[in-house]
Amino acid sequence: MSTHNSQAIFERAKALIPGGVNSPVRACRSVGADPVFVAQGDGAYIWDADGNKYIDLIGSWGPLILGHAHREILDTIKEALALGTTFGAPTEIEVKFAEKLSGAVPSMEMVRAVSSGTEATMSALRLARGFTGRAKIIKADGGYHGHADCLLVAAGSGAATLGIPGSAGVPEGAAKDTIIVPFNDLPAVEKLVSGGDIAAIIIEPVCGNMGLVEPAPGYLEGLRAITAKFGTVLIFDEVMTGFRVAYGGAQERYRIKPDLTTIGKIIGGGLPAAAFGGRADIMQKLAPLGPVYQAGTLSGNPLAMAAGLKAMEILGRPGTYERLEHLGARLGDGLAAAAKTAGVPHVVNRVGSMLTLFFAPGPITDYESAKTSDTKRFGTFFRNMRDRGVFLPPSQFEAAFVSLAHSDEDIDQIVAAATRSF
Ligand code: KE4
Repeated sequence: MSTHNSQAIFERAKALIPGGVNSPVRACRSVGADPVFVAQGDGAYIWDADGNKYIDLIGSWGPLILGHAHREILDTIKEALALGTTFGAPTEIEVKFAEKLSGAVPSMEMVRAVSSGTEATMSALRLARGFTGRAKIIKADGGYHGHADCLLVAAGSGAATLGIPGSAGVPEGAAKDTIIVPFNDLPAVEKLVSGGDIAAIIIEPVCGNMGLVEPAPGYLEGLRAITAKFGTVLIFDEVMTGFRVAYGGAQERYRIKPDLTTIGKIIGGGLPAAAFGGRADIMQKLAPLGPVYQAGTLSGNPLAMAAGLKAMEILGRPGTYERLEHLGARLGDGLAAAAKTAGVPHVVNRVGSMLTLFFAPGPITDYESAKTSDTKRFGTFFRNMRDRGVFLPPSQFEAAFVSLAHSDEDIDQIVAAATRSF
């Protein structure tokens, strides 16, 4: 496969854009590869700047559950375009979007649209702190909720410790009120929350950012009970799982009602949009009604609202999640069988159409166990699969995503490439 154009573009990119990319994971540094510069996407496929075709398992890190360049989405955007792109004033499409979202996720009694998952989680945490008058928040080790200062926090020594800055530029003051606990460790949360001084816990109900890790039986129920008892706001970060693991997200799949939900990716229909929402008594603390400030120039912009609304409409059609389960299972089972045949230590964690193949014997139930994976071997596998026309997420600690545009034949081709790559 030729890489001539990609290399030339990469050189130019590096001269102006740090690492040549506008988001670090795209640089493919952890898998020992150069970034792929994409020229076009269509359905389950992308073509790079050199014309190499790949079956895409990133799907823009989750948004493209319908596949690339979905005709109905493009037509919807074209229609909206003709009316203008942004007004800085409210529009009816934002109301239709909020009605649709709240209909799909009933715990979101009220909704505020923003332009990224980071904005959604940053705002939801400020709101929870404003509502409770408390400062401390809890997050899981290995959980990723975007790059707000109070979330770029590393676990100190041992479990359930006060956070230390997880990135240069994050001051002590921004990290000190964030407490890190291991995912799936309910006693650690109970011990902290029962102190009565925790504003919120923010959790990915199904983790996608340490690789895929499912909640242990009873874990989410336990979080719900203990937070309700001590007035801690339970925030489900469904930026990745919203409309992915079920139409109503993980909270539908596991039947848990959080106080606030953050959601993004899929609800933008491929354009920049995200949202946060939840209990009306909490949401009414937001400006302009209440004392918690939050704002955004392009929040609720008509193009993204139109695309996101159309995506939610399409996903509401019968058979959608059965099809996604079928494709996800075919891929997960196929990869596991291929690894087993090759005698490669592995575990496949999967929920619906999002999954991770860990190069570890498993089980993988939290970040500590995820980190036992052989990331070098994953890098070799990534490069082998790329050379065979399959574009995997370029990190062991990410999830792969199957879309409705993938066919059974695409899945079988991926498994065949994996068989050869192992
Ligand atoms: P954004 O600010 O990137 O739109 O969303 C942040 C975010 C919040 N919550 C969850 C659960 C998320 O997964 C994300 C973003 N996910 C990463 C993929 N692991 C985005 C990819 C990237 O950073 O380029």
